[in-house]
Amino acid sequence: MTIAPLSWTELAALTDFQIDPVNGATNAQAHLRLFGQTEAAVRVTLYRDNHAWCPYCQKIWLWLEEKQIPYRIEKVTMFCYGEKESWYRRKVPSGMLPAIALDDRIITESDDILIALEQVFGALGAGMEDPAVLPLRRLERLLFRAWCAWLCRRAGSSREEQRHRDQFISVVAKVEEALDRTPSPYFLDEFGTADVIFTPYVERMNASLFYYKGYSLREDNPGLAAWFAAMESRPTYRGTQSDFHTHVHDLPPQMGGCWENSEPQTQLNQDRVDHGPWDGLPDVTYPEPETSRAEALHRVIKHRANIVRVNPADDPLIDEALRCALTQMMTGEACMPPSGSDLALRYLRDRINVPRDMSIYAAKRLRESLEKTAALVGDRQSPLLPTQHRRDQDPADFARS
Ligand SMILES: N[C@@H](CCC(=O)N[C@@H](CS)C(=O)NCC(=O)O)C(=O)O
Repeated sequence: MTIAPLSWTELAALTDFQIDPVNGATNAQAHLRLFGQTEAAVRVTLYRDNHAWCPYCQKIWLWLEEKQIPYRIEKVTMFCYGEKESWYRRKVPSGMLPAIALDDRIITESDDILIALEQVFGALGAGMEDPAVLPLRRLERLLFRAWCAWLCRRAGSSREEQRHRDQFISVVAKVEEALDRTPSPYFLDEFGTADVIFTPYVERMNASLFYYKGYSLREDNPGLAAWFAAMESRPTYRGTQSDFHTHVHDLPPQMGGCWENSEPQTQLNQDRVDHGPWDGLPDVTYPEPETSRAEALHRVIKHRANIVRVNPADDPLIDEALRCALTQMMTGEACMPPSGSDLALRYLRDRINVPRDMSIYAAKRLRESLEKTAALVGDRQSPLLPTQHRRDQDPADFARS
């Protein structure tokens, strides 16, 4: 038994999801954050990438959110998905992100940015140059290099692959020791700068090693598991948090390639991340909010004209198929899409970006409904996502959100 697709008006009546991007919880859509203050209090502009893929930008973003410093956000295109804006090149000739304007002084390099922000607004817990934080900053770089060596260099033999794996695991053991040194789940007694420094790459390591190496950083290491759970208790982190699907497909062009191994677990994990089910993946463990479906629906309705326009299928076909998937998501009833729409639905399934488009659970619900609905008419998969670039995500093709 299947039901007919609801109209856009009927679908719109099923969601009252709203956020306050300026003063509400951390979110990827805001262009201004005030935390209850007036615009006159703004001294900082953060230049970060449109898609929230840039790890160094996440570091600054999270710090500003934790400190509740009023700031503006200007979004800039990364080389891997489009053309760098000329206005940004005039400010930062290298085009590199992140940058901030602090009282009109442009600062680049994420560590220098944090140090400059600390000088004006005070540190977040123990600061960048605190004697307890300095060795943790070095440990984070050690972990980063071991991750790059394992993930981003093609191993010439299975022995070399094993050596890179062992090297990474030995640095993870040092991270576990560091986490064990305090009774808190964080790196030091209190949450602070050290946690912010580790966040972007540990999140990306968790995703990429699960997918490309069949290794679950979060599940295999109790200290990191507790650290992730503690981070997820913070609305600031939840607002910047991405999911496995987004990371594993945004990293290859940024890192110059991610090399998979031949472990059976890798194949299983890849199938799960790409085709679902997405529930229960170790990319999130906090309980699902009741609003996840309403959020996904709200975000699709807001951008439906662009979503339909950029889809390779004819507009009427994807329009109806998309309404079927949304009808399924909101009612729980199967809704038969037009024949031949399986590819179009999976094209969208593969391009939902967290947190740019919606939060992690909303994306899981939407991917699930797109997949369930596509499966009613076929098993064709859309072509593999590109790994050299992601110009399929060029923001020039989408309206400002
Ligand atoms: N050391 C710099 C590294 C910054 C960096 O590598 N940024 C990358 C993005 S993650 C970038 O801007 N690349 C140019 C681009 O992709 O457009 C920092 O800590 O800020």
